[in-house]
Amino acid sequence: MKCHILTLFPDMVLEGLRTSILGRAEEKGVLSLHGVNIRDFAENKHNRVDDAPYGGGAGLVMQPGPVYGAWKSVAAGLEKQPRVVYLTPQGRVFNQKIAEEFAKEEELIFLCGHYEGIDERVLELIVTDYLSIGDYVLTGGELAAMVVIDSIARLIPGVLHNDASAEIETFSDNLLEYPQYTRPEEFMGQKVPEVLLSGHHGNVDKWRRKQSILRTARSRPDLLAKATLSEEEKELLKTLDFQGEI
Ligand code: 6GU
Repeated sequence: MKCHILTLFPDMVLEGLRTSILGRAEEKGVLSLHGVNIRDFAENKHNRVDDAPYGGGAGLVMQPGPVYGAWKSVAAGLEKQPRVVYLTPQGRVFNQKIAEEFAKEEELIFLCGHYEGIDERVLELIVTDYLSIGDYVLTGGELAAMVVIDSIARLIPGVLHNDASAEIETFSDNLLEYPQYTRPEEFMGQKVPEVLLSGHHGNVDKWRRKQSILRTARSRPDLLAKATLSEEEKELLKTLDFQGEI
């Protein structure tokens, strides 16, 4: 997959994303990240790309021309026009299902705004998808783009070592992950749960499934309502004391 990121801070996005697993994915050739600096498309000699909002109000608005120029520099060379994702608190709230949908695309363009946003006219012209990463406000779309790209990229075959792990993890069945342990067997007087040392894979799987259900019941009852549980598991939940230690 190829991701183009239109932003005033391409180094922030590229350095962040290339630091770990996604950097290796790029070296392997399964992912390609391309930063486009919107400032390179400024239309004045001072390289300004923002101005005061018409109608008054605080802050600055990014002008349409440089954003259009940045998009055109990518789009002009392509036969099939990629979806253009604008990161904004006004967008659809991102989740794992949307990540799976975007992971099917060959090429995507991400548009990051800063300041008080981007002139509406260029958004209407080029944006196909408005995405938010949650109900809080950030200073710009860059961190949101990084979150979205990271979660999409890890679903692309070859990005993670273990193809299965991308699916098995949290949210595949609306259950949170079970707790993980590694060496040493005892840490600060705390032992690793006995069943994990038993070598009995059936019991390990059963224990992990139960832990997932208990964790989800405790921290995310909203998710648990969407999970598929067996009759036995539903019975287990009925016996739980939600005020207790679960
Ligand atoms: Cl996508 N952008 C900004 N600027 N703030 C946000 C957001 C996005 N999602 C949540 N807050």
